[in-house]
Amino acid sequence: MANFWTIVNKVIRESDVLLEVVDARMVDESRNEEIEQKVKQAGKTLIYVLNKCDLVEKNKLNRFKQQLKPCVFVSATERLGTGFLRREIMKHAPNDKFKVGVLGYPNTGKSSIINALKGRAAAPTAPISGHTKGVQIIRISKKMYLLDTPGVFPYKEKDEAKHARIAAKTFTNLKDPEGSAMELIKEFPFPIENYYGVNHTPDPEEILEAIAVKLKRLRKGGVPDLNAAARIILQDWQKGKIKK
Ligand SMILES: Nc1nc2c(ncn2[C@@H]2O[C@H](COP(=O)(O)OP(=O)(O)OP(=O)(O)O)[C@@H](O)[C@H]2O)c(=O)[nH]1
Ligand SMILES: [Mg+2]
Repeated sequence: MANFWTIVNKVIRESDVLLEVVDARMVDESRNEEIEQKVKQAGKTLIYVLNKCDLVEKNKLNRFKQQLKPCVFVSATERLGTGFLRREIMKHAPNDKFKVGVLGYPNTGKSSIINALKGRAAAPTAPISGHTKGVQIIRISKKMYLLDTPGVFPYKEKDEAKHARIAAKTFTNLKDPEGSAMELIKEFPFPIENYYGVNHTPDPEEILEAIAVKLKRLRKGGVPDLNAAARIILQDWQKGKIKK
């Protein structure tokens, strides 16, 4: 596959409007500074699309309305907010036929948003990051064409735990699932404790142990299997089972 950034540069060049798709559960983390800068440099409009809003309480998102302009709240799978998104795109689009580039980290829901806008499955989606390869052009209407792209990782970033949290790296491909799960627990202790029904403690490792016991993931001699529990937690998180 061509280098991510070769694709991104081309999509930015060709598009009239760009969407940056981020995960509403972790807006700041799933924003990609390099994408934002490139779009700005090209002098094009960037619309922030906060996707997976079904996994977040609405009042937790209000501050982003002021901070990120323009921004639209969407749930691609629940088909919420797609009318707003379409109208926001039209506001910034030229009168003629135009192209909208859809950018963001892997697995944020770029292809799902395109399908929600189209009203039926036109862009293949998957719970596994890195599903979309190369650029795909999808016709939404006579005038509007969307460019689906593979997710982008910044060059400089090597933070596996972060990539696990934002589901940019699928749980099966992680080198250190325990470390990533503990980082996740550190950031979202209460939703995770509630989901698995374990008591609160300030130590992520203790929480991971308690979850392993609760899930009956034990090694010989009854020792909690932290690796197995970590993989389950990351999978549940990445699949959107644990709400924030
Ligand atoms: N809960 C929830 N899940 C979503 C939403 N949108 C997408 N997903 C899920 O997120 C996963 C990734 O969706 P895709 O649309 O394939 O993501 P993508 O950004 O195109 O991913 P790549 O092509 O791998 O970069 C799938 O399992 C989707 O079902 C949403 O609004 N809510
Ligand atoms: Mg995709």
